[in-house]
Amino acid sequence: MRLKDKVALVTGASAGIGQACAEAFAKEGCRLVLAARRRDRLEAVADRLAADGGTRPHLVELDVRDRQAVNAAVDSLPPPWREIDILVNNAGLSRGLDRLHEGSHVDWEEMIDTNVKGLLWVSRAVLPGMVARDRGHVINVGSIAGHQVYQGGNVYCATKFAVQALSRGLRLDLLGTRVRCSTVDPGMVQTEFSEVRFRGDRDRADKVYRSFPPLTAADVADAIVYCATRPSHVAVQEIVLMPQDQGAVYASHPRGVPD
Ligand code: NDP
Ligand code: 8X3
Repeated sequence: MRLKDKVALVTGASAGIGQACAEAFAKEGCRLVLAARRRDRLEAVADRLAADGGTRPHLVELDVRDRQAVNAAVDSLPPPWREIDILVNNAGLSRGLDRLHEGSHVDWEEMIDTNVKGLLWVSRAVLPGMVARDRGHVINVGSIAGHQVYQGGNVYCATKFAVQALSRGLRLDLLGTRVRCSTVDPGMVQTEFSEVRFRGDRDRADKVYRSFPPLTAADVADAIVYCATRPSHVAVQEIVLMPQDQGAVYASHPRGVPD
């Protein structure tokens, strides 16, 4: 399926995988709606895309945890961006690696509110239009942490298991429509994810990506574009995308990464 002039909404487009998705969908000729909380970062992404000759994206400063703000943002999209064809539910984060019995309810709420409820608010706002038009594609960014758990991953893993369950449920609820739902579930990807998890501790975050070559955000965006570009009768349900040296969430080959 060609994506030229399709409207793609990417949440969490100010960094990492979301930013790479913005770049990849722009290359396909999509009209983009980019959402995140950091407006300055969205502006920088939009400037780069416009400098590359693409149409300037529509930017939405949005916290996906705020249901009313999500509804208002979707309802007030200007006409060229109003009919969303592709929704990439990517906004998400982890906080800490505490054991459950020592964990912080603040961290738990932030992860659940963003990764699960935020995804629900955005999907609930966008899906009725897709169903009414009988076309569209929701692509959820899950994780290998939605298939396997690891020590200290408890609540983050639970949110990604929830993304998997919600995606499977949505596929059933959409039967009889031409609206598709895919999940792309990566293993380790080098982004700002670990810096956020470790609250700005750059040294600790950098170490996460030193033991073997991780995926890049562009690798994940490539898989997401693959889902979106299949012919309309083909539904990619789930892609699990791992670094070659990561056999499971907790099992990897310590090949090292050259400086
Ligand atoms: P980054 O930290 O680089 O990017 C996260 C993005 O999410 C940012 O653009 C951030 O924007 C946005 N975001 C976070 N909270 C909110 C919020 N409340 N409202 C709106 N936007 C928000 O991490 P990644 O790119 O790695 O993460 C993207 C997704 O990929 C997440 O769902 C993550 O769970 C998943 N993932 C990541 C993996 C990895 O190893 N990196 C592996 C598997 C899955 P802003 O702060 O400006 O709001
Ligand atoms: C992010 C990957 O392994 O830190 O979803 O859970 S992991």
